[in-house]
Amino acid sequence: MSKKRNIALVGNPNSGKTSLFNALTGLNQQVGNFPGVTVDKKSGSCKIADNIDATIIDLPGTYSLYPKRADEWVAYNVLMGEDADAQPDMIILVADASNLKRNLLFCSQIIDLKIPVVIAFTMMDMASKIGTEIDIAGMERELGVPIVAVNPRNNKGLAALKKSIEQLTDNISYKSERDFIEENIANTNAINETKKILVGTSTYKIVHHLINTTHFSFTASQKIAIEKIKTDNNFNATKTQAEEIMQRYTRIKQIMQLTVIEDDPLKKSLMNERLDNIFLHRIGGYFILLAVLFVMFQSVYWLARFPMDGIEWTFVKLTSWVSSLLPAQGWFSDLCVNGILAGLSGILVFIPQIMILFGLITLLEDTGYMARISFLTDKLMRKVGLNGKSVMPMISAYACAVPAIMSARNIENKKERLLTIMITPLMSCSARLPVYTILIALVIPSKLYFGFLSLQGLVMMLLYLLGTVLALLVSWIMKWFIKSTERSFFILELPKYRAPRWKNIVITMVEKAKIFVVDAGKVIMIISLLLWILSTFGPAEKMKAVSAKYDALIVAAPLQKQSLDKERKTALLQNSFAGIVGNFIEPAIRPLGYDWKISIAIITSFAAREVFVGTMATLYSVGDGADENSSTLRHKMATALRPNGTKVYDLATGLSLLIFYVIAMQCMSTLAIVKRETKSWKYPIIQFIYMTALAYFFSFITYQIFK
Ligand SMILES: Nc1nc2c(ncn2[C@@H]2O[C@H](COP(=O)(O)OP(=O)(O)OP(=O)(O)O)[C@@H](O)[C@H]2O)c(=O)[nH]1
Ligand SMILES: [Mg+2]
Repeated sequence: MSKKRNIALVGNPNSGKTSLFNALTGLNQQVGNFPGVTVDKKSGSCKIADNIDATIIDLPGTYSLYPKRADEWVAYNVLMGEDADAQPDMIILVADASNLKRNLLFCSQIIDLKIPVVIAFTMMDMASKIGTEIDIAGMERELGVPIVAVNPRNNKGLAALKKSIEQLTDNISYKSERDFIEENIANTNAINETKKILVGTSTYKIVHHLINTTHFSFTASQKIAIEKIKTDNNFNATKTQAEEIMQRYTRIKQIMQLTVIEDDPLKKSLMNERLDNIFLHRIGGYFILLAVLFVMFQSVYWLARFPMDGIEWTFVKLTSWVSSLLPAQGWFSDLCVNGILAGLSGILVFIPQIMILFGLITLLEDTGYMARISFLTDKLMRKVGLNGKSVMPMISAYACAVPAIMSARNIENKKERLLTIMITPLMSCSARLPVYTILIALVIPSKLYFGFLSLQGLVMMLLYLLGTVLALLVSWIMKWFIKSTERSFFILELPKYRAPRWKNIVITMVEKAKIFVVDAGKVIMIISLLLWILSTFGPAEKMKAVSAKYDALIVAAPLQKQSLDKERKTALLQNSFAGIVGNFIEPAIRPLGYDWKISIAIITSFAAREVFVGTMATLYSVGDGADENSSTLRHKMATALRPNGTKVYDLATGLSLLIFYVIAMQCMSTLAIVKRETKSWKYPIIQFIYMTALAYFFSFITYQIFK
């Protein structure tokens, strides 16, 4: 019979838990050189030995067992056995060996909880670089728990770790004997009395029951009894906590003297300091930051050019090949070519840009530079009511707002976290990229300045900048409306600079592309197909009448058959269900310069922005003659005319539409995640209204100016 075990990975932020999780489970959870990358629990399975299967649970990092941030509470609940979905039988405690003192503090707390534990020392390579030598066997004796050195970046030590887990599994009742803290850390009487209520609980866990009483799921009578013990014995939570930390550090110091040889601290991480002197320089630091962001956006633009052209070309060829196979007329050919193929090419063509963007953001995070951006911008952020830590969510929102909003859990102050959540969707996410790209290509001339600076790339950057500046402005205004008495502070451990892991970056790029194609693709396909139906069919009588009218016209003037056929298609589209809906809404958005096709696109992209492209592809394919199947969507949009003969996509409409997509809240998933993170419908609703209103206002102004 094989045994089943639940193993939780815990440890300080940025100590390598997720790296180890990935190495053990073969999964690809996000890893980054930034404290607070993981903000929720994730599980995967791993074979420990022939007869032992384990479920491994990756958790957000915590500095100590005194949680302050939302993500720290996630780990706390699991460790305290308060999380019904994650009940670990044992713990792998991941500790950064190059940062021993602080990591050992947390280790000692976990050991005192008396859950079976194996310690995994990561970053041994970094430790030896700064001249730290650890006597692991000696440390094992002192701590009373098994320790294994691992390097999840190259899978070193995994076998030994599994062996250790196996031994612990055979002897699950194993517990280290000596506590790090003395019984006297709190009122001894209070502890003993509580132990009588919660029989079999470790002393240290009792301390937590006393400190966070309201947080635990006690029965009503237990709660009353514990509260009574606290008042009877004058229990003081703050004093207990301070005493605990002191006792622990005293023991840790002794242990380290016995088992660790540290190099002269002055020599420590000289390289790191040198780099920080450059990157965090009072003036130069900001120039470097601007340059980094500039290069990032420019590269998204021109690096992606070539693969995108390639994909577009392939689809043009594919479409004409498929149409040559299918019968020339009939709804099935139309559905294949204009519904499915058009929708598919609309999705796939953006893969290069999305991969490059995610890759570059991962690179920023992996090297440790992202944390420096937080540091550099803290002052500015504070002025508008945010925090240096808001930068990481904001920059990752350039890729996607959903994980970005979750990563705001890393922010301690409630008001700052809420503000960050409220403004994050204003940052231009990768779903806007397709819309930007296609509209820019339509209305901005492709000019190069100085031989390399593309005008289109510059406009793209301005759009990103507009979103960012608006985000800051909105936060500055909103901060007056959200009340808070909490003090704000900025504590972010600056991680050491590290060479990026290229494999990690490539994996992230591929994963994100996959998610984009599958998740977004599903929505795009469904909506494209639905739209195809709505724009092909209409009220039967009406459609018949239109067809009959053109039949008669063709009989009267057979020479003009071709142009009449084209006119018929347009008329049919106008009278289809989609046409009816579009024409109905058009008056509301005409002041922004949009026609009825665009109004349909705006409605469908309230589900998700990237649907815009699919919608356009469908509407323009359906409206066009079959002979134009082989041209690209961009071409079709460029040649689209209004009833009065002017171009639909002129500069004014193009810009107005771009601005609309920069600002409007068009993403169901984001609203859902905001509801989840703020635990209320109030904030997503406010967000939806303010963003849509702002979008309408700015697009209106833009159109009126450029008209
Ligand atoms: N040099 C070195 N780097 C490592 C080692 N283990 C992990 N890393 C790197 O450390 C960084 C942090 O790794 P993560 O796995 O994201 O850390 P985490 O503990 O999950 O962090 P949070 O989720 O933020 O709490 C990444 O850049 C890893 O590549 C190691 O043994 N040696
Ligand atoms: Mg992690």
